[in-house]
Amino acid sequence: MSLKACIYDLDGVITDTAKYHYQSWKWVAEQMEYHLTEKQNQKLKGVGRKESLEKIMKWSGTRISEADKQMYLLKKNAMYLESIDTMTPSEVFDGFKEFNDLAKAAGLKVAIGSSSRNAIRIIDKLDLVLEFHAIVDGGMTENSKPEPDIFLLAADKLQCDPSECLVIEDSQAGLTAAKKAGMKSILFGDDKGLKGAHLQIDDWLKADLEKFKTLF
Ligand code: B16
Ligand code: MG
Repeated sequence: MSLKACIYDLDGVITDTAKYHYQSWKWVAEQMEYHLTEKQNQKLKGVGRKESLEKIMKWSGTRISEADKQMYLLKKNAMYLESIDTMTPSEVFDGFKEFNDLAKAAGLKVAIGSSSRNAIRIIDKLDLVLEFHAIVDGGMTENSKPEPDIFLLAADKLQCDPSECLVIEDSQAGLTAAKKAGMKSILFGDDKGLKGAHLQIDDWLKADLEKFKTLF
């Protein structure tokens, strides 16, 4: 077996959108008279929009109608999009483009596998749309991470077997999804508390394709 494809998570792996999510989820929590901490926001990484709202409601002990849930989801996203629309290609993490170019030059397929329904808009803002063989976002599958659907669809689009794919993720939901998909994974970032990754890299400047190949 050999490495045939890299499937990148988007938020937290290619760019930092967590700060924008946090601003808008904090506003939602304030409407519930609850203070959402940064530590709690970490737990929303990789988790879909609706599921994130449900977690905040659970933490704050809030019960609201289905109509109010929809209203908060719409308002949260509208606030988030205002931030996203200010993004520029300078917000791509250092070293990502170089690694991705190297992977493609080595004959690997590359895809995005993101829980975000805004993934394509963000990728467009970062001027990366043409850099991938496939893009799978949270609107394309029935189940979001930690279920494996997003990564399995990405492998399918790349015409690769899951066992030949390497997922690069920053969240527990994403690492769990990769494991359920039967894929190897790399944890991106310095979080020491996450489980299930085969390797960890702090940033793209430390990514070593030859080392990644030895996992297969
Ligand atoms: P949206 P990823 C995830 O993206 C984010 O990490 C998570 O914080 C967010 O709630 C989720 O997307 C849904 O995002 O509201 O834009 O649909 O990390 O899987 O790329
Ligand atoms: Mg992420």
